[in-house]
Amino acid sequence: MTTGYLYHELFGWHDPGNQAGLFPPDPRRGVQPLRHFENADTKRRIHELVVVSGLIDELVRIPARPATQEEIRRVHHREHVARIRAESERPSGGDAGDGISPFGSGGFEIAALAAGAVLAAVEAVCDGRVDNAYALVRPPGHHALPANGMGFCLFNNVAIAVRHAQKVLGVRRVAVLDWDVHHGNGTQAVFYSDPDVLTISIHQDNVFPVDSGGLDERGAGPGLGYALNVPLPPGTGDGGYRYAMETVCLPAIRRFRPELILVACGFDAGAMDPLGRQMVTSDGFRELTALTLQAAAEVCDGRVVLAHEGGYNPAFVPFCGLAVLETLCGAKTVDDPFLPLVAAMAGQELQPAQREAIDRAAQALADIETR
Ligand code: 9RB
Ligand code: ZN
Repeated sequence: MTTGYLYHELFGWHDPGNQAGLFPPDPRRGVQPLRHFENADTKRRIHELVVVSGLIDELVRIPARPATQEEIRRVHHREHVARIRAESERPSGGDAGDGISPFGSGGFEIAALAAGAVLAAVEAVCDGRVDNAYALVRPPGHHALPANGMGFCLFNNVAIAVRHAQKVLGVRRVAVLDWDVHHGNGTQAVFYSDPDVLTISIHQDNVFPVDSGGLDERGAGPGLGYALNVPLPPGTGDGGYRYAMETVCLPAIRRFRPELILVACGFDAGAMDPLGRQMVTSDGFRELTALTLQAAAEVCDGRVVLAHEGGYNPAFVPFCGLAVLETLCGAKTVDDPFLPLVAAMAGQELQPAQREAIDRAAQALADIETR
């Protein structure tokens, strides 16, 4: 299997500032400066592990290019793009739209490059240069709405790539599978009324955004049935994620028969993440990837593009990223030193409450028309 890989050093230069995780420093409120949760560490360290492990030699390096404003505007309102651009010109930078997603001066160019990298990955997979691809981008995208950014996301990288595949590359039906621990609300919103784009989000129930990603969110109008949510209880591990894939995500993809699968690939469902309370191991991420490849082989010639989203433990995430990339290209390099520790955690296997939650989500499958 040939796997495209996209990373650019500029992704590490996106600057969310010295937030104490989420909150702006303010000594009067007792908030000491620190680093924003969405700093460069996890992403930069995935890339460096890919190089140091030698996996880079098994991958096809594809250059990123900036998305044009026209490409970004296929998803985002002109005013949003103009505002991000204008704030990016200021020496102090700006905010994506919710007050917790700051970016530094020049942030527009980096966000356009992140969106463009996912576009370039989709182009490479669709023209057959590679079988599948991973775009290790930053800033992330899955919370960004047409009119504003949120949750550390400026532009919706995956949604922009979907529209590009449809408008330019002759693809019609696309499935987006989002296994970031947070709800992929932005992507869902963009395609909510569109029966040609199936959005599936598997996330920890009601974490971020709050009151988003429930079972009742199923799409609207002609798109009814083509938004699928799998909210999972906290503490879900490899067994629960496998069951969710086998019971909901894969059957949905098989019914929908997309021509291309995009994965919003976050690692914040990982067992050591500060922003999630799930327990997925690097072997769990390996399996999510293998199952996705299996379904893709059945329905769309294996065409899968993964776009990086969240994941905030800088020590652990690189081994999860490596596991996904190894699975995509069929190579094996170094072992994950955390694996014995996190795989032994009690509750890695499917728990009754998880089964019930997943079985409830599976009831929505019937609304996806079999192609
Ligand atoms: C709320 C606040 C957040 C925002 C974003 C994330 C993670 C995003 C991610 C987690 C918590 C603040 C709702 C601050 O990784 N996506 O994939 N919390 N944001 N104040 N309030 C009221
Ligand atoms: Zn996330």
